[in-house]
Amino acid sequence: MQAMQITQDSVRDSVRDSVRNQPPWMMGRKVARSLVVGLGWLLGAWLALFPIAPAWAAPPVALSKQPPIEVSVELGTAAGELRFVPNHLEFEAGKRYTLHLSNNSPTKHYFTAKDFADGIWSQKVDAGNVEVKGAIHELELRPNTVADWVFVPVRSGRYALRCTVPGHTEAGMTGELVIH
Ligand SMILES: [Cu+2]
Repeated sequence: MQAMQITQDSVRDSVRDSVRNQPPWMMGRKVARSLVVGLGWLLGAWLALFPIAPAWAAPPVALSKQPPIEVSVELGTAAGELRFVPNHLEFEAGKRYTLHLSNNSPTKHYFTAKDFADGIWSQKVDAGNVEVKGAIHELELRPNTVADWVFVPVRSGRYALRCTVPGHTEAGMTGELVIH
């Protein structure tokens, strides 16, 4: 009976000691604090590496309503040639453009320029009765269709353009998009 009592006391003491040394709620707070410190450090590192607003950040409202500069490109030709006309387009960062895409050829074509798309702020694509808002990386145009891509170039560079229909890139359906 005496031995049993001692055992219960020592268990109670050791529980009390461990609570005093490391209360459970204290452990939760430590985890939370290290998470906050970690996230703060990550945010600081991000801002240090990318002090300028990233390409996906929306430009000021005034810019998104600025009258667009119209640029046109044809995907393929009526005669069935596999090329973009023109196959070289230049843009200025910070201006608003409407890129008018048209396919008057007998086959479908793609306007694929993924790195270019990452370097612009894409406002919308108007195609027929549908308006698609936000980022676009690739457009497919069936024969006798048009689409208007409205965007603001952000990141200067030279970007590859191609049609990803099998065989078309190889046949020369490529181009270059430059942002100054
Ligand atoms: Cu094509």
